[in-house]
Amino acid sequence: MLAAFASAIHNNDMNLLRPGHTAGWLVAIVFLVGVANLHAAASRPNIIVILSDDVGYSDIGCYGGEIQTPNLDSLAKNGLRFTQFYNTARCCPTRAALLTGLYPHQAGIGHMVSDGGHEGYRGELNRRCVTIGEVLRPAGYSTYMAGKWHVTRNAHIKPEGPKDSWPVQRGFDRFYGTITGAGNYFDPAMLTRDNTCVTAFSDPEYRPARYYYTDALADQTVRFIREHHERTPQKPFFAYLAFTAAHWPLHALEEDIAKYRGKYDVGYEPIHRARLEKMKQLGLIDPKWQPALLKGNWASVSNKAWEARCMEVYAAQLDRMDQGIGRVVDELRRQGTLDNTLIFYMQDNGGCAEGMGRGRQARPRKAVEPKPADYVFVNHRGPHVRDGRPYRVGPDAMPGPEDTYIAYGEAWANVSNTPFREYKHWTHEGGISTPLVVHWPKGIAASRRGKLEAQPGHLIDIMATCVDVAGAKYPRTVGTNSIRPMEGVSLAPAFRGRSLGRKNPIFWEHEANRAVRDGRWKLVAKENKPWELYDIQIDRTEQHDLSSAEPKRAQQLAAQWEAYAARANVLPLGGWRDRAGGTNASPALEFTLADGDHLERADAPNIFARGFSISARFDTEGKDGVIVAQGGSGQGFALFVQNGKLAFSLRRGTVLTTTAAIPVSSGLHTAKATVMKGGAIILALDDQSSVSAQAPGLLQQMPADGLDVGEDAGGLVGPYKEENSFGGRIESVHIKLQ
Ligand SMILES: [Ca+2]
Ligand SMILES: [Ca+2]
Repeated sequence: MLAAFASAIHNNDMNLLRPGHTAGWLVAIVFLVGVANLHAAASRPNIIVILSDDVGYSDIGCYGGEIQTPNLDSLAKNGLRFTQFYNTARCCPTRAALLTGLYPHQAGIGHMVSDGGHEGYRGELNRRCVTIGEVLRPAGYSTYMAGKWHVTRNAHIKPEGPKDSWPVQRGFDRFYGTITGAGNYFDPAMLTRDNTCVTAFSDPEYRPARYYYTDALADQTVRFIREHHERTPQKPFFAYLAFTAAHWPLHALEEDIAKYRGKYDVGYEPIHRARLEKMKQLGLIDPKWQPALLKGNWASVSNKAWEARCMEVYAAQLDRMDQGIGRVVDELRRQGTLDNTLIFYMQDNGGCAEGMGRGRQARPRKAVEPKPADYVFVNHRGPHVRDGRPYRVGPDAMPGPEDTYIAYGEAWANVSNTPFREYKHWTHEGGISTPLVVHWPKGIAASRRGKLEAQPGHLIDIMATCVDVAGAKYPRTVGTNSIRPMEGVSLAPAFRGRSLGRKNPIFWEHEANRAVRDGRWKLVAKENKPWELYDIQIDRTEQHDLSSAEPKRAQQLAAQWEAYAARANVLPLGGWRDRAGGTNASPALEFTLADGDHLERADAPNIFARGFSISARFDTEGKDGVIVAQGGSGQGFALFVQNGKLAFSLRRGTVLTTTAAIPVSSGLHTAKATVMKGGAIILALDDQSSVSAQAPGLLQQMPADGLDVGEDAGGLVGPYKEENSFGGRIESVHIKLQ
């Protein structure tokens, strides 16, 4: 009652204090505001938002997983679990929506952190949104963040900034973490304390015996809330703890991996089945739903020990995260502040099927000189670790150690997302469903504890909930900028078993994958594919498309989505591609390379929307393989020899254009490939024979993969297999941009 009164005064004080009121009123109001604030300070909860990265719906224990997460399970047992909570299917847009209470495109991050040039795709939080920190700070909260930020434009992710979109400038009193999105857990890139880049080995404030990012994030959070309690116990705090666990690379501590040794030797199916059973027992899924197809076939896996090890390391990453969450909870318990701390745990997107580091590496890279302790790695992965060893990838490298860089792949991601369809990137349930564990002994009715909450919710609701429970005021303007109204609803009514009263459908768009959820109905489509309609109540696994059976309903939902897209900066659809990658790439126009060279994306030629030519001197010695390639399955080029013939491929989205092949004998040759402005390709051998082809145009974005001389590592550009290492000798490769 008093809290409601305090909140009413917060919301209306500007109206009440307008000129013309009598002095008596003013005195009374000032007195009341004072009382309300005193009360509020004593009773408003601390708020901690915990986010994990690239984790599937059924991974943690209290959502069906075999991974040991006793601390999250305990929060769930004494709190509330939402069964239909949603993220936005990808790292950056999820963080944008979570931080601002808006849909990601409204905050400027419809895609990732490249600048597409359109309002919805600038790759950075804009000034028409506010972060939870910016809203809670004026309401008397201290604000802390530890973890992955990833809502700053690529071009601004470097030690010297500009830093106007870094955490301290966007609402956080203190920050420890990474401005960028992923990287080495033993030596994170762009590690930053407040506004200053540090490294795991040069930070004077944190020198553990053994650095591991997940531990560091938990340690810093404990430190922030301990110092808060010592210095300003009268103030509530907001803390945002954004783990990178269990995003690739698969990096974990051996003692944690040991707990899972052998656990996954049984393969995908038994783990999937056990999860389904546990989820049914827990009441998380309806036994009548038909689980989405299991993708992996263990019998046909040729590297079983490696494949099982991938999942062991993944499990260890989450296990370690849970241990860290336990330390944060222990600190609150020690302070006596746990009961009035509202803790949220959620995941930023579904399990990730990306193939990072899964291709065989046939040409081991050479070690280089070590880097000093204070050298800041800017890219998520350089070619080498700090001590100079090259990263190892592919099934010959067992993941876990710091010099490996591998992801667990589609088959395990599919198990992580049991029982749903699709993955990170897609707006089917496997891409956007996340656990939401809420723990708040003072705020969640005793009768609700340990229960499941089936009302759908979305990241946009976290801001609305924070504003609600903190009695904060969501601003209409900041300076001269008008702020977009919050999109979500407070989740607090559900803490007491009431309806959320949501009036609007929930919407998604990511990479032209799109969806709308209204009540039990969901309309969903992949890029360039027709809409599918599902009754989520009886078919949450999206197995029975009802769009033909219920065309009217599908049409109505589609119209709602179109209206959303028009009002929420989603259009132009695919707008992120327009200038994507045009920033934070190498400014160099010429590259001279040698056999075995590898350039990371940021150091590679910026071939986005640009013509270029390649000249390579080589001897096939009668063998095949890739001479030089840049990019992967999305965008890129490759010059390669196949069946004794030279060819050149340009990949542009789904269109692969490959020239005719020119026979090439043993002995030294010079190949020259030119990609011209309109997409015309000319390939010449020794200035004697030449062939041409016509691609639909230049590359639509800078490829995510880097450049390799002598192989195509990671994602494949051309029509060859993962084992594509060049069998001959490469004397030189010269690349020139137009
Ligand atoms: Ca993610
Ligand atoms: Ca590649």
